[in-house]
Amino acid sequence: MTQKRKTFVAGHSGLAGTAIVKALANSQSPAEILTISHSSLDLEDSAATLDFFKKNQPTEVIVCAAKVGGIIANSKFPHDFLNSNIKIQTSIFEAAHVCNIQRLIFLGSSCIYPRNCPQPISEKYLLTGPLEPTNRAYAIAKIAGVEAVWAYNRQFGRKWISLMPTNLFGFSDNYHPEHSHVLPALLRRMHEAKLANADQMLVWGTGKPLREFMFADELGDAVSFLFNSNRLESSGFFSDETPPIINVGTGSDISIQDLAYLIKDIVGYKGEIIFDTSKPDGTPRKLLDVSLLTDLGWTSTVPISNAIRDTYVDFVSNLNLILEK
Ligand code: GFB
Repeated sequence: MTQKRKTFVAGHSGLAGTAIVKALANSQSPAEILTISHSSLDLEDSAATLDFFKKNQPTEVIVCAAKVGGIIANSKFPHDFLNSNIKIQTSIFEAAHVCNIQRLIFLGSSCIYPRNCPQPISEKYLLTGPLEPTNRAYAIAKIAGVEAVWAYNRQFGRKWISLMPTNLFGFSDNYHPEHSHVLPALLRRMHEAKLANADQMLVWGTGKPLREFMFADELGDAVSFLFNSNRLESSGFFSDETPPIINVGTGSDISIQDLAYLIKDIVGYKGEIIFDTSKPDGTPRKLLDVSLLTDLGWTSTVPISNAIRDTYVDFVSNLNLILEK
């Protein structure tokens, strides 16, 4: 008798996790979804995590749980980003291994690639050059996770994979004024400037860096697609020669300046945008090469302007809850 599928989504209430749970629940052959709140299980605690796995017996795992933040949070708290992420991923991997879980997806980030990579960034550029200093600690934690996933495959014959999403935005995002990513930060600041009838509002850096933004619901869709497809095994993806990484992105990018003017338009802010060059730009460009994912059969279809509109509507409807956090 085949065991019933039970998917543990670690980090189900965050930006990526919310979208992934939604997509899995809507998939054609949905498995039972297992989640647990942060207050009930600290995933940094390896003994408690193993205990949770033994009690609940998931059959597959998606690791979205992570300590994440924007450019300033990463620069200010390098120890926390390194330490928490290493602990979370290690305790989940160990528990999944002890419980003999054959299928696991680990979410990394496009910042694992070298700062001055050729563009678009192919999976093969991992570890070919120095990292962007503002998020080196976080990137190294995620690179350790990628290496661990590959090591479990090579040493124990697992079929675990690492996905490298581009910069995400959407529902359940973090809108902290200083520690969030650029897209939620600008939605909030522009909205507040509109309400205050402010003549000017600040955007960090020169506005010149390019970023590839993807609606988190699309990541959910890609994860669900990969989880329910057997193309990876049949395509010879699992190998001792190359790490099991797949980039997830849209294939196009936008400057921070153009993003700021797009958000201004969506929010309806009438004042002036000022670029605060005392704030860091970070990496100049990180556009992912998504040809591997495209060849596997998944491509992005949602235009970012539509997704930013939906995200803004969600932000305004949940404003009180968001501002309480
Ligand atoms: O979103 P963000 O922090 O991510 O910043 P990164 C992207 C760009 O937007 C930078 C500019 O050039 C920022 O200077 N920016 C303009 C702003 N205004 C703002 C603002 O109000 N808030 C923020 N946060 N940025 C992160 C990494 O880098 O990307 C993480 O630090 C992670 O490790 C994430 O990988 C996806 O793309 O620069």
